[in-house]
This record gives sequence, C-alpha cells and structure tokens, in this order.
Amino acid sequence: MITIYSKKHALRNSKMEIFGGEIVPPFECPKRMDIILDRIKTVELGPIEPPIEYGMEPVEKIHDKAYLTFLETCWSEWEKEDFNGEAVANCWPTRTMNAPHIPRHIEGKIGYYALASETTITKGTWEAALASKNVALTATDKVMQGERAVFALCRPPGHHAAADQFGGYCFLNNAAIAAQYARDNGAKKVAILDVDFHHGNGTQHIFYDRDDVFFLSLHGDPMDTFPYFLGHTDETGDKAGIGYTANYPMPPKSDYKIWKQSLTDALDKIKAYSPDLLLVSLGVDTFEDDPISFFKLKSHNFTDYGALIADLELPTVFIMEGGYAVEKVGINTVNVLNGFEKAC
Ligand code: OKP
Ligand code: ZN
Repeated sequence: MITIYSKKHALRNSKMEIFGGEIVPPFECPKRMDIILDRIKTVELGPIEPPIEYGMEPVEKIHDKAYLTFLETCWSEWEKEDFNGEAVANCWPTRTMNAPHIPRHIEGKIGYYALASETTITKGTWEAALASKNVALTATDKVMQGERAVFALCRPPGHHAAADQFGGYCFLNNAAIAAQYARDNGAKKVAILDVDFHHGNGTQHIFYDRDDVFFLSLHGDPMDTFPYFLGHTDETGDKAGIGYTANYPMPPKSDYKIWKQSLTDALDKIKAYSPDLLLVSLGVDTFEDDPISFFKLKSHNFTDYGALIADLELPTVFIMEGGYAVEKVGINTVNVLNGFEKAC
C-alpha cells in the first residue's frame, strides 16, 4: 500500500495543551509521525510518496471563506498583541450570547472560531494544515485512478473541524475535503467510516443534510468524553440526509468484542449503501493504553478489523486522525493497513 506523507506536518509544533487544569506538552505531537513512518518501513508496507499541491478550491467547498482567512492570519494577528504565549481561545459565543457578529479583536475572533481550548494556533500551523489536506487529496486521487487503497498519513488531523470551527487538534477537515473532491470528480456516493475514539463532530456536521456522503462513527459516548456535545445515537441526519448519519457511542472500558459489534453493524450499512469510495477516518486512540481515551482494544485487534474493512471490497482511502500512545501508534496504525492488505 502506498503512503502519502509530507514532512511539513512538523511545522505544527505547538508547545502546550490545557489538560486537567494543567499546561502539558501536546498529546498530538510531531513524534507520532516518526513512529508511524518507522513502522511502515519496518514492515515494508510500500512506497512513501510526497503529496501534490491542490490549492484552495477543494478546501473552499467545505470551509467558510472567513474561517480560512482567520486560520491563515491568526498567528500574525496574535503576535501583534502584547501576548507572550500561543494563540488560544478563552471566551466563546456561549448559549446565552450568540449574536452573529464576529469580533474584530483576535481574542474574540479566536473564541468565535474555536470549539475547544486545548488546541492552540502557532506559527506554522496553517502551513501544516494545508500540507495535510494535500496528503488526503493526493491519496484520494490515487484511489480514484485505480489503486485499491492508499494511506494518507495526515497531520494535523481533521475530523473535529467543521465548516467554520477548529479544535480537538483539527483545523481543516481532511476527510470532508477528500469526500467532496471525490464527489466532484466522479464518485456518486461516498461513505466515511470514522473509527477514531472520538466522535467526528466536524465531519458529521458538514454532511448532516446530505445523502451523497454517508457518515458513520464509532466512538466513546459523548456523555462521558470529548467532544461531549455531538455523537449520540439519535443523530441520524437532517432533510435529504435523514438516515445518512450513523453513530455508535460506546461506554468506558468497551473492549474489541463490543467495538466489533458496532463495526459489523456499520459495515453492513455501508454495504447496503454501496458507495463508490470508502474513506476511513483512522484514529488508533481506541487502543487500551491511549492516554486520553477509554476503550480497550489490543494491538492485534487492529489487524483484525483492517481485514473486516477489506471485506467490503471498496476502493479505500485511510486518512490518519488520532492515536496518542506514541510508542505504539506505529504498530497499531500499520496493523490496520496490513490487516486490510492481507485480506485483499
Ligand atoms: C482528537 B482526535 C481530554 C480532552 C480532550 C481533545 C481531544 C482531541 C482528540 N480530557 N481534548 O479525535 O483524536
Ligand atoms: Zn481521537
């Protein structure tokens, strides 16, 4: 299997995250990519190729223009203030203050566009996010041109990013941009299977009223974990999209037996939908030792479910999302890809 990878991910190099009231080094760190690349090489998964440049057109089909300008200019505006740290949201248009005005001041603007405060914006974040969407698009193009499956080793991840919101380590929604690009280039129906531990709130929101992109997500119950405010079973789509969103929230300590039941149900739905293309939002933070998650999957379970996804016999793009047990992130990620490939 070909991997698409850009070393520009390293430009996203934030030094801090707010976690449990403390300032800690970010869980979503550049080292994750080094470990995954090492594992790809060790098991000889296949060639590692750089992305090509796709420009902004496919991005503007998903994200709001003013949001993109905000992401592009946030760091320089923040630097102009007398602030010493990374750009971070500390105020929001909350439930009782939702006037539709976007503040002029960068502190208000970042609060307007942020969905959580753990994710800071720093010098290089925008450039890394742009490279990440190019990785997803390059991989998608290769699959559209006939590759059975390609791995988009994206960083930063994307599934929490909505049309005009960043957070949960995400800025541009790589999977959504790829799905729309596929739609615009001949795919009639696209399914996005999100197996990251966290609900893909951004992807769900982007496609919620559409029937041409079916979004399915397996995740920690949002009553118990981030992103807390989306991802319940009763969210099944709106308007033309009714029936084209499927959520599988699962409780703390869920193991592979439980998780696999959800996956099997999701795979049945994808089969019935019969898409032209499958995108897998691949987060391996379902792993038992993940530091911020609560599922109990073991490394060999990743191989097993890779094979189950292959059984769909669909052109497939794997798009990297989360996974924070850094020492095992390579083994777990590549186990999915190898499990898939061996079953083809
Ligand atoms: C990104 B992806 C933990 C706070 C979590 C954000 C998690 C983002 C996960 N107590 N903050 O879905 O892996
Ligand atoms: Zn996650």
